[in-house]
Amino acid sequence: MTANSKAAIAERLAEARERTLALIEPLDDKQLNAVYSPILSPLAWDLGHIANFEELWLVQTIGGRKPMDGDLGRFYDAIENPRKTRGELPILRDAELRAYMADVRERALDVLGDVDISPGAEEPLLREGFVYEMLLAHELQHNETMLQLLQMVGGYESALVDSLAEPEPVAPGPETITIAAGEYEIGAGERGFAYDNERGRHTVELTAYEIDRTPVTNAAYVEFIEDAGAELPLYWEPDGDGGWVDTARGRRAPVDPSRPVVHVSGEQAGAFARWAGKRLPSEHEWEAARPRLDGVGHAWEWTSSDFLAYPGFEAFPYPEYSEVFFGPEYKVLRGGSWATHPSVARPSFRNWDLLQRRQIFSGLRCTRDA
Ligand code: AVJ
Ligand code: FE
Repeated sequence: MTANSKAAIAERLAEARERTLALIEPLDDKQLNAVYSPILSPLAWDLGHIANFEELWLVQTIGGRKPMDGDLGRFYDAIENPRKTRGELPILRDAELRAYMADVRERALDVLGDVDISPGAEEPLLREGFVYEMLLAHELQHNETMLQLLQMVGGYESALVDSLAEPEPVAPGPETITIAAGEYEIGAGERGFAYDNERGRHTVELTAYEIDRTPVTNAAYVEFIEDAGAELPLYWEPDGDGGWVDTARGRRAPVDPSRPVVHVSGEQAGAFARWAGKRLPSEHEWEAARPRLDGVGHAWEWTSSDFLAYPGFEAFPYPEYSEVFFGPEYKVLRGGSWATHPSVARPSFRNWDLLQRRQIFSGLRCTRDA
């Protein structure tokens, strides 16, 4: 690859960082350090972790340089430090945090100048710029985690977030689409960036099914609540008049009936599907239908699938991204939400969380056997 593509990488890294900083721009240091929920990190932890991950991979691993700040990395290890403990850690804060983020970036760009990122590069991490794609995806994925927390910050005002959250209309069309029985290719192809859990690409056999063309709306979810006494989505409250308000970010906005429902748990998603006489799709069914689905990118969509390794899985470049989470406790979500950067959500991208969680921007789409 040429200097040109290195310039493109540097520019995309700068864009991701601009987005990160724009998200926290309305906040003061006290808000960055505050713990809002035991299942989410203080924003200062996410920021330091984004920079420390960059130091670890782009500066230490690729650049061969020593850690800048002793064993600081220990406190930013996501596995070693459960979210509920992160507010108490001796992490970087305030001006020191900002200086570290800028310092790491400067060094990372310095290292980028010297490396071979061609498809034939000797170092597998560098081939086709893999490690840089991983770093970009990582920062943008943490932007979404930050946006989850920002829903809990009363009075948070951001034109960027308002525009991201603006509903995109779903085109009218048939209620369901039918997918024929047959063999379907699942997973990421050889070329291009993907996480280890999306490989290897393999064939699955599916029986015929119907899948909803659009995700479940707030209007449909309200019916479920009123008919079946279902749990409210996170941030909803009764308005006292028989309706519902969304209280995210400390606002009180009437629930928009036409928008896809978000902040529902996997348990409630499954219960909704059963109530509607349907079921959740498996992740295979979701992916096989993806090229024909509308409304992708509004909400992560719960599937019925456990987060498991595909056949021939090999951890790359580290087992703590995917492998340590494989098992029946974690369920796969597909698609992407309004808070997901479009470059993150490939058709093969697999998100996962515990069934009871609803701090993520999670909704659903129903399926049934054809
Ligand atoms: C893919 C969203 C489940 O947040 O645990 C960020 C993404 N991995 N840093 C997570 C991730 C490492 C991951 N999810
Ligand atoms: Fe991370």
